[in-house]
Amino acid sequence: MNERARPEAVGSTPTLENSPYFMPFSMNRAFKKAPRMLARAEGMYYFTSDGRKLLDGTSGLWCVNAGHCRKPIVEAVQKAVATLDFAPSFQMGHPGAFEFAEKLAPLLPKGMTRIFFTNSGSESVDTALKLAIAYHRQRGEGQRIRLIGREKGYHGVNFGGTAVGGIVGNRKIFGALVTGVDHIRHTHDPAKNAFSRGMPKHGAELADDLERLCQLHDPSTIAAVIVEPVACSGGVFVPPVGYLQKLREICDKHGILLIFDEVITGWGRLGKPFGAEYFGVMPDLITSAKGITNGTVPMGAVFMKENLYQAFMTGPENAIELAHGYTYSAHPLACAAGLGTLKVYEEEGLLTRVGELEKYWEDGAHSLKDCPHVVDIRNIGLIAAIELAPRPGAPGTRGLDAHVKAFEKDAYIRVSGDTIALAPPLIIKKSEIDQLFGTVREVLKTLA
Ligand code: PXG
Ligand code: PLP
Repeated sequence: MNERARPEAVGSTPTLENSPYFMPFSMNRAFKKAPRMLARAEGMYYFTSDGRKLLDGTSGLWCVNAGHCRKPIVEAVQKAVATLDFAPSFQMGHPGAFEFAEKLAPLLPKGMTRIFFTNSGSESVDTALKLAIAYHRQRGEGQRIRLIGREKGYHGVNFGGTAVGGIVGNRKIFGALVTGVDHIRHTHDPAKNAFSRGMPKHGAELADDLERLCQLHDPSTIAAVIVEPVACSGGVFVPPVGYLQKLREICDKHGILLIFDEVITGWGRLGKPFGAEYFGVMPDLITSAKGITNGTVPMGAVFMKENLYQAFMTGPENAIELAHGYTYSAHPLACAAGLGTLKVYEEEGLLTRVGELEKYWEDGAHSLKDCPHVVDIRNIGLIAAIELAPRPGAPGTRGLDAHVKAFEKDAYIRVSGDTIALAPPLIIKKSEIDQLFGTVREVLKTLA
């Protein structure tokens, strides 16, 4: 038995292959044998430990919307860490939290007036689900306890988000999750909608599946429906024309709250500050994270309409209104990073810049239609998915090979199964869009 294979040797020798680091959502053993390490980042690029420069095709993990290591953000965080390292979030405050909320509020979709800070998208989702149930109870509708998600949806990895999520591989080994959860059908219909540009034409009627669940469970037992306006992690599924409007109508008819999980679709990804505005459909709550601090310091938030907030402001003033919150809610470094991020977004017009780029991006994505293995291309805003046919009996391996080959050819891209998902920083130049799709083309040409 070699040294590294002995369990007691774990952590005792400083080789990567037996590193104690248990990597999230990763192929730990394969990665530790052939690591892909990033050492530094700037603007549109990552730099590897061995000095190669990689074009960032997916904004890190869909979060670095303003590009990497932007000076106003870096400086704001540097200043904050040397001034107020931590401030208790319960029953105490610090000016940065109030200032950040104040500056965020005018950027939110009309009617969204209150902000609850968390530290991630997963925490935002669980916060929003708890708020929905508690809101109904505050109003005397404590029987509304069910939560409805959607097949193929991703809502993070905490218990509530895993339960309403609809990616089977993320759920199956985690037991019963949360009771009272059901799912509407997903909207992916390649037979009718393959190679759609922007929103697919077919499938608005799939929203009627919510009505079916209302009839099954009785609508008076349902607290909220949560969907991503564009389901990104699961493989980039763009909502069919009219679909989100229909969901809103059914929720309104039955007094059900609609939650948009905008962890990815927010912060300019679709050419508007939030997807709700892009699609012209207003939810009751929005979950956010990632781009809120440009990925620099972990942070998330739940945005809500005034009536939600007011439902909790009813008891005596010397009582805690909501028994929920995190040690690190509105952390001083996150608020500083958020303020720096908003400055960059505003000064460079990034929250609306995608409007100018969308057509060029779409044409670039669809130019890959004739490449080997491509079975579908989907796009919206500055997001594109190139779906590859799976290898018989080995789904996901072609996608993984594409990821590794792209890394070798100096581009960082994400894959979800056999679907390549591209969503670069919003500062990307047209020449870099050409470079990104050019690299993907080269990868596809050489892929088995
Ligand atoms: N909701 C949505 C819609 C998300 O996309 C989360 C919640 C969870 O956020 P946190 O911050 O807890 O990870 C997400 C996160 C990928 C990928 O490549 C996507 C996410 C995270 C990591 C990778 O598809 N989405
Ligand atoms: N577990 C224990 C034992 C704790 O004391 C706390 C917070 O005080 C938590 C979990 C929750 O941690 P956080 O507030 O960082 O989410």
